[in-house]
Amino acid sequence: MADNTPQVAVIMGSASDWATMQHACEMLDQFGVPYIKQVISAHRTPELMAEFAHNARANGLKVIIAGAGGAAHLPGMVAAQTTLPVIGVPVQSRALSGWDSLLSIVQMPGGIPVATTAIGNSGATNAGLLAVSILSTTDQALADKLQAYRDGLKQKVAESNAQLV
Ligand code: RP5
Repeated sequence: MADNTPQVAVIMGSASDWATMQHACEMLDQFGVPYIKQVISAHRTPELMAEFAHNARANGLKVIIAGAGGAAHLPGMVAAQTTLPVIGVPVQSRALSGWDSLLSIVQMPGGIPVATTAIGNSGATNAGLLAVSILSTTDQALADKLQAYRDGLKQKVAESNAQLV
């Protein structure tokens, strides 16, 4: 990817979400996708959230990954204010182990989609991969890298089988 304009935004409701959301960034790093990362809270900084969402497409972003925990309104409220694809990551909450986050994010009313991943680190990893996958529809080099990544996973299974002695 020659152009260094950020293609993806990784936003999160609190700095406490970073331990989870860094896994999305690791995937974007691995695939060489330029991105921005930022704390934007639906509850504490609603004006910033609205400004970010309204300007996201004009700023050149193609995909938004939004992680939040608890009453996790960030992905849905961002999706309400942009037509870019929004991937929601339910962060594992202390009180309810992320069930609250998952249900807050996944149960969007028809018309405003949020592609919701699994709770926690796996969800963040997959959010990064899903963003890469979306970008790969118009980027053959990225599609080739994604295929190589999948081939690597297949190879690891073969290697793990060889160790079952
Ligand atoms: C949400 O509240 C954040 O997404 C975070 O997961 C949760 C707790 O935030 P902190 O109290 O750690 O800042 O808004």
